[in-house]
Amino acid sequence: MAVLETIVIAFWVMLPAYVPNNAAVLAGGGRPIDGGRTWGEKRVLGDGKTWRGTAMGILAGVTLAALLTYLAPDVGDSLGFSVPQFTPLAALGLSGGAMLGDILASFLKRRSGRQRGAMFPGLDQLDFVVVSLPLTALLAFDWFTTWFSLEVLFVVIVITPILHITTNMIAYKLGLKNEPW
Ligand code: CTP
Ligand code: MG
Ligand code: K
Repeated sequence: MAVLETIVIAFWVMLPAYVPNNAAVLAGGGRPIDGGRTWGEKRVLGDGKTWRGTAMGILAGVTLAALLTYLAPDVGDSLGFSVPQFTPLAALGLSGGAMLGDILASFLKRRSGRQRGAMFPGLDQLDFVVVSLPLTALLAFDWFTTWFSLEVLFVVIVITPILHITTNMIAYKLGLKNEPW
C-alpha cells in the first residue's frame, strides 16, 4: 500500500473517533456523569465529564461517520483507491469508544490525585484510541480487520497525538478550552 494511501485511510477511518472529544468541548456542561459523587476523598470522574458532552460527542461522531459513508464512493473514485464506509456498529464503536476512553482516563486521573483539567501526558493524547479500537474490533470485527491493517494502525498511533495536540492548542487559543492539552 502506498504511503499516501495509508495516511489518508488512517485519517478517514479515525475521524469518527477524533471528533467526539472536540464536540464534547463545544457542547459540554450541565450534569456531571458521576453526579458529584466521590470515591474516598476524590471525585469519581469530576465535573469535566458530563452527560450532555458525552451524548453530543457520540452524536457528532456517528453523524460524521454517516456523512463520510455517503461521500466515500465519490472520494474513492477521485483518489483512485477505496476509502472506508462505516457500518452502524463501526461508527458506534469508534465514537462511543472515544468517549469511553476519555471517561476512563478521567477516572484514572482522579485516582492518581490529579484535579480536573490537570495534564497527564500520553494518556491525554491516546486515551480514546486505546478504547475505541478494541471496542470497534469487538462490535464489528470483519469491518475492523478490513480497514485496520498494521500499516494503518502504525500511522494512527503516530498521527493521533500530533492531531490531538494541534486541535487542543487551537481550541485553547480560541478560548474554547481551559488548558492547551
Ligand atoms: N466535556 C464534557 N463531557 C465529556 C468530555 C468533555 O462535557 N465526556 C467537556 C467539559 O466541559 C470539559 C471539556 O469538555 O471540561 C474538556 O474536556 P477534557 O479536557 O476531556 O476534560 P477536563 O475538563 O480536562 O477534565 P479531566 O481532567 O477529567 O480530563
Ligand atoms: Mg483536559
Ligand atoms: K481528555
